[in-house]
Amino acid sequence: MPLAQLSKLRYSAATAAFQIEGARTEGGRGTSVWDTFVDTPDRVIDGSTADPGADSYHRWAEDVALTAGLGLDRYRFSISWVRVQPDGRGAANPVGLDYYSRLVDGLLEAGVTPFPTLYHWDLPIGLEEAGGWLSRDTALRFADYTALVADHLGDRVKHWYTLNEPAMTTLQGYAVGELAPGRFLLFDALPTVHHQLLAHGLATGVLRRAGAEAVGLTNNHTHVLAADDTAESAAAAAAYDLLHNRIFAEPVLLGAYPDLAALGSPELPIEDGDLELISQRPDFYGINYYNPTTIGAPPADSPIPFDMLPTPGVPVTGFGPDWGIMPEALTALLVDFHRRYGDALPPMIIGENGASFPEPDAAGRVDDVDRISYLDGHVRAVAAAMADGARVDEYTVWSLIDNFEWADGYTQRFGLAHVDFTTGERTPKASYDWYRALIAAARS
Ligand code: GBH
Repeated sequence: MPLAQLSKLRYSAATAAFQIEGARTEGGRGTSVWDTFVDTPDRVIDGSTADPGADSYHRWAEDVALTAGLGLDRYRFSISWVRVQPDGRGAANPVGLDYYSRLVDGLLEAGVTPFPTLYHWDLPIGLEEAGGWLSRDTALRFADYTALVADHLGDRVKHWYTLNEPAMTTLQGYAVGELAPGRFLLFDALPTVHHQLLAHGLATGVLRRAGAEAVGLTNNHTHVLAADDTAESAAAAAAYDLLHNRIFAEPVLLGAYPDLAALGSPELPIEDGDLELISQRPDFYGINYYNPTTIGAPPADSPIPFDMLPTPGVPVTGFGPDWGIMPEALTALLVDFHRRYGDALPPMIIGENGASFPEPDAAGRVDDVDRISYLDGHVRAVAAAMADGARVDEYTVWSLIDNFEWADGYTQRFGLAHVDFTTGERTPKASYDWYRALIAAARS
């Protein structure tokens, strides 16, 4: 292990409110797009509803103990908009705010820096009914919600992620409908890119005025590989890179959208001053990385200008061929960001990295050697990018505990700790001990 690089990183682990909290009807919580999604038949593969799940609404102190046991520098959790502001507009719900306040205090007492995400996909249903991220008003509502949270927690929380993975909300939530709100708009989903980035920009100002020390967002980025060396595949790969990576990164980092001709030159709902707000220099740029994406030329009748293919010749995770394991693609992604954006790029943070593998449901010790090998390979890949000049300040494992994997329900487990979803009991896996030892070694 190249310890010189590893000792420069901070270490974290992540979760998200809807995936761990359960208690969907407690404490005055409102309804989000994910509540509606899980309550709709056939949306979630195993019919599960995320409730009670890991039940962190009641068991949060056990999660804090797990973060402390690892020796984490920071814990990345998310705040549920509908716990704090049940209708997505109007007054705050003090019961919801108090839940996060206790969590924050618990982390600080344990010596772990709270690093919340304000939005990890759980849009209030009333805002979705008014257009959701297709509507500019949602960005303004997000700024109001951010102010409520900052007023209540900003005395103790100084590090914030605004949004998690706007790319997934646009692509899987609005374009192809695999995630909530489950809409199938293809390229008509693209206004959601701009409105999410505007929300990030507005919230950045709110948080800084409330005394934040570090504000940024984290996106899901992928390293794009062309399926073969034809010009058609190269063009398709470039189009996919635009849609998944550049359209999200460049307004934030460069203050301008890339040329979108390869995507049919969609009209984005940009108003005067928006790009200035969006490109206020973030304190860090978050990259969630899971797998490379292999792209070939589209079939003749395809409505989209590329074809997604399994990456050949690599091992896969519990999701099968679409999630190929290729740590060197993470190195390439980080080095590409460093080269493409130069001084416009603030320090990067790996906001999520992890994998699911088939594992027993029953309580007990899980010897998750596959996860250890995945994480070990990817931490080394980060170190290799750092040795090549990329500045990465933090590495975050997805996830601290097994949780509700969105449309895949409880069929995929990502945790460093196993959760028995009938009792809520947490049991550290072998990967938990591996991560604790890595962090201790990096510090020594
Ligand atoms: C993240 O999304 C989420 O932030 C988190 O909530 C979630 O639990 C976690 O990852 C694990 O899924 O596009 O066919 O090549 C990750 C987004 C999109 C990454 C799908 C992996 C793989 C398949 N993921 N992608 S494909």
